[in-house]
Amino acid sequence: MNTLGVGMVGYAFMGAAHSHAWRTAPRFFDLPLLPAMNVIGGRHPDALATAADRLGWAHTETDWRALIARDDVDLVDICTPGDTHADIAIAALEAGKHVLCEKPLANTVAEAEAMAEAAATAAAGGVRSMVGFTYRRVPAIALARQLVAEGRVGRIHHVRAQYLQDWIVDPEAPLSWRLQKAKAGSGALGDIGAHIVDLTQFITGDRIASVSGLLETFVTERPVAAASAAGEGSTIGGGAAGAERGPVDVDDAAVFIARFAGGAVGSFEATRFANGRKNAIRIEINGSLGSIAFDFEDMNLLHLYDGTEASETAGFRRIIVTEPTHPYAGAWWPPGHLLGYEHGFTHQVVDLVRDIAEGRDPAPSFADGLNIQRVLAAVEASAADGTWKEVAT
Ligand code: SOE
Repeated sequence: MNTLGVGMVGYAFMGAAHSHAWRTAPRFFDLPLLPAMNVIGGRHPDALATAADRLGWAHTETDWRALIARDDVDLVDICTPGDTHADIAIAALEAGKHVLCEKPLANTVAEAEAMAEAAATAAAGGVRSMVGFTYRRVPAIALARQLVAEGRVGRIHHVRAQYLQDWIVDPEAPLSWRLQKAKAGSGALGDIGAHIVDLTQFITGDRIASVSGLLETFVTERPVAAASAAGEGSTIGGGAAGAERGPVDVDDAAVFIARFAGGAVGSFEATRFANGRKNAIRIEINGSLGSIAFDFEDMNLLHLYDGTEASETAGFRRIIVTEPTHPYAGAWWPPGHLLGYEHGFTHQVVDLVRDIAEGRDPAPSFADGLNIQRVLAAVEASAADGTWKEVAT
């Protein structure tokens, strides 16, 4: 079977999740190309060697440009903080390498525009690119999109989305890279707000046309995280804190309302201060014929309200999305045996490898990632002057 040589840059939480996906995808899905985990890139040789052994990569590179140039790299998988996405992705695309880039696509609209332009140019030559919004590949979310597309909820009136975490409620939690604008571009807005923007546009098939929002930083100074050469591992809080303290220059929480182009109204909340909520993504769509509800903390369930059913028996139905006929589910376990956070990453690899082999441009594309960046920028602009902002197209 032909192979697809993969080179991954970065080896912290996302590097671990993507490595699991590259290892697992060909063992559970029939793929037209066999991913070869050829090289992993990072800055610290010792930690990189440890990560290569632990995550299953054959070789290491401490220079991402050298990684891109290797003949055994057909695809570059970018698992670094957002401040390096544009440089690495554009260099890879210009070298004729396919690219999978973690979300959000970039730290600014300008960077995202340059990336989308490079991706469009590369696509003309058969080079493919995708941005890693993996939650749309949770079976229950994919089913929700199918049901909306079939008209099961009718005309959409309300879109309600929350992404709730609480990993920095402690004011002594260190100033990790996700809390630094220069590295992450924004705080909860870009890190987790981007996910619910993608999910709601994906499920509804509609796009956010205008927004009005606010950003809040509850803790404005934190201990500086000690440099952790081994990366963050599977935690998201970074290494141990030092004695030095530094300013928090990103949002801890973003709250905004939206108008969709198709007429629906939306309410969005992305926060790292929802004390007790660890990774709660809650989506509810209310339409003229019914409603759909999802909560990532019960990620194998989709709740459907069929408003056309007789009132005697009407009510939200609890669908366990693990039947062989459900998206992706048939490749795994018998009904009811449930999937987890990591399966969305495996499904992402499956779809990307099939798109590359069959000559399709993957979704979400860099253009989709640029659109999301423009929604985030509109929220930031609205928060700055308190007025409604149109989302640029
Ligand atoms: C931290 O908020 C984080 O790791 C996000 O960066 C990921 O995209 C999300 O999947 C889990 O939470």
